[in-house]
Amino acid sequence: MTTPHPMLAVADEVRDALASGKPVVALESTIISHGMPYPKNVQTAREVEQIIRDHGAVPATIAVLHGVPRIGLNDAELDLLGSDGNVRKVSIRDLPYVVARKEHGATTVASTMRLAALAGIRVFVTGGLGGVHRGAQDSMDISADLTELSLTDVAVVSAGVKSLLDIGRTLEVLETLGVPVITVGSNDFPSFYSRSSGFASPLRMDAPAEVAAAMKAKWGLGLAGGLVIANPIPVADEIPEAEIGALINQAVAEAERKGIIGAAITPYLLGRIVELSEGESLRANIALVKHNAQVGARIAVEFSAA
Ligand code: PSU
Ligand code: MN
Repeated sequence: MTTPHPMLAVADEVRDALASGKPVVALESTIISHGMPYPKNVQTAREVEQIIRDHGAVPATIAVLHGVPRIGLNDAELDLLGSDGNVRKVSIRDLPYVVARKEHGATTVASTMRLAALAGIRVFVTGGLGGVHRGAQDSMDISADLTELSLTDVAVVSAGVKSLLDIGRTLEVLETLGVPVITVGSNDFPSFYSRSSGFASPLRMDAPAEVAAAMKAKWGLGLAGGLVIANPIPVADEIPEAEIGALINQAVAEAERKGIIGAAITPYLLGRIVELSEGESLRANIALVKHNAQVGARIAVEFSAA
């Protein structure tokens, strides 16, 4: 990938790395603007970038600033995303709007995947994926993250799917869409705060080189779309489902009572769970994102070496 898309602004370091085939790892920005409170969000974003560097890859945090999709941000830009109240949550449907209106946008998994692919980046690290919401059989609330995974050639490293979503139905939709779901080093599909979810992982691999080989095999066969690489939270940081589950249920019930729907629901639930757990969930969230950064960087290194 040598000619970046004309509508993207790619940071020099990222452009040089891509031009010379060095490993690059994309990072999303909704987790910064709408997923964690300030200033822990910005601090975590910087630390995650450093972990990716320490593991031999170049980080590229993705967001829309003044209407320009940016691939790779500096410290001041990360700070703006974390502290400015006017940063819109931008999924695929919102991209044309923020670009046309020259607004700031924090990109979700779906829109980060798309912009990463346009820039030529194949590995993307985040915390948790969007999915099928509980009650989606009535509300039809299914994250565009899932459709994007069926379309765009990027491997997404996450800690699985939170139990505030319907994990079983999320796995079913991913199967229908032909998206490989590979858990690293475990037979259980993880549920973000916990290493298990009650669901077996459809696939398991143990080494970053194996995951890189699966990416090459998928795209080599012309199978378009992404891969879900689930990386369970480290044992020491885990919050047992028995503990977090009750708080999640309480937050979901409150959201329902308040009539919160659509794009606002995930940010609301995440914020409420941090409050209800007195910060425990935030601590776990930060730990798992850092762990994902290590694993994602290793996969990117193997992918660019293979
Ligand atoms: N899960 C988290 N933290 C997050 C998100 C999900 O633990 O920040 C964000 C991601 O950006 C994800 C988005 O892509 O929420 C999904 O939102 P929606 O369900 O509205 O598509
Ligand atoms: Mn939704």
